[in-house]
Amino acid sequence: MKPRLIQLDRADPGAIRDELLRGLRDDPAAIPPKYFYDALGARLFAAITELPEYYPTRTEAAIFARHADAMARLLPAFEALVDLGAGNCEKAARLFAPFGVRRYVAVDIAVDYLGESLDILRRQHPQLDMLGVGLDFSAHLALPAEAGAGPRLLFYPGSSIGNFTPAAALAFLRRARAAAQGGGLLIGVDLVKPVAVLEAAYADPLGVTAAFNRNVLAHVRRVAGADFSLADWGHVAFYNAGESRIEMHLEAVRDVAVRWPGGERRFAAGERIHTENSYKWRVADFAALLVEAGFRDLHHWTDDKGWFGVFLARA
Ligand code: AVI
Repeated sequence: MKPRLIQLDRADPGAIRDELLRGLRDDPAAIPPKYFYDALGARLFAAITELPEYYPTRTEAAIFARHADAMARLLPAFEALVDLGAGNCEKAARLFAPFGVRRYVAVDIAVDYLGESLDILRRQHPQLDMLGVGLDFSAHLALPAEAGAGPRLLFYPGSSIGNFTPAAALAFLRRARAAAQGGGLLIGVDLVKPVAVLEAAYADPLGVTAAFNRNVLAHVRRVAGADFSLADWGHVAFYNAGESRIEMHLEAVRDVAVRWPGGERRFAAGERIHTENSYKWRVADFAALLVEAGFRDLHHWTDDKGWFGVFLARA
């Protein structure tokens, strides 16, 4: 039997163009980081996770490998594991056995890509009830009735919460608590650490992160008709200690005019487009955020260096 697939939010091309052009006209100009993930961007991100400098993915995986059984003993009762930003579903699949998962709900922005991942999973876990949901969960978390009425364990790994401002993270966690229907949340969070380690993770010598950053312009060119030339833009990434975040920008290497149907913007050499924030949390501050969002019975695990944290909380 094929896994069921439901697409809830079909992005409207006009709204996407408006959002992007608004960001390009802003001062300073900005492009929302969700536009990194076109087909090539998703592959470049997968390559980033393999880089020696990009510690989050492997550090988080090691925490799960080491502590999954301890986590399983502390889990609230749940009927479905809801994987937010499921992608290839690999991270969640490693938890199926230790957590005794019976229903798996994979959520990502587009259901097309999920279909392939779930087909592969179905062969490995034929007993599992599976559902794929296409949903822009950064905007809302209203899951379809097919996801089930009972308590859910929401799974949000990879420190994607770090791409939200603290205020947006709080709003997201409140929505997650409601969506858990009395179950819980298991979430991966990147932690504050030495600046050199942080900056190397976002400015690797191979230039994969630079390619990932610049590729957003190719995506914007396609969907908003803005005539970016990628060679005009350099990758900039640095740690902003006051805001506790890595910032990524694209910097004009010369004076540049970017034109789109009905408008244009001139950038002076050195002017930047802000493309991403990646917040780094302290354990106590993230625990306080979870409590503020209404979660309780918190547990957390970190690696030996304290670089990454996995939090479990009851909704
Ligand atoms: C998806 N997100 C958690 C990544 C991060 O580390 O903020 C995206 C990324 N940007 C550059 N490298 C990785």
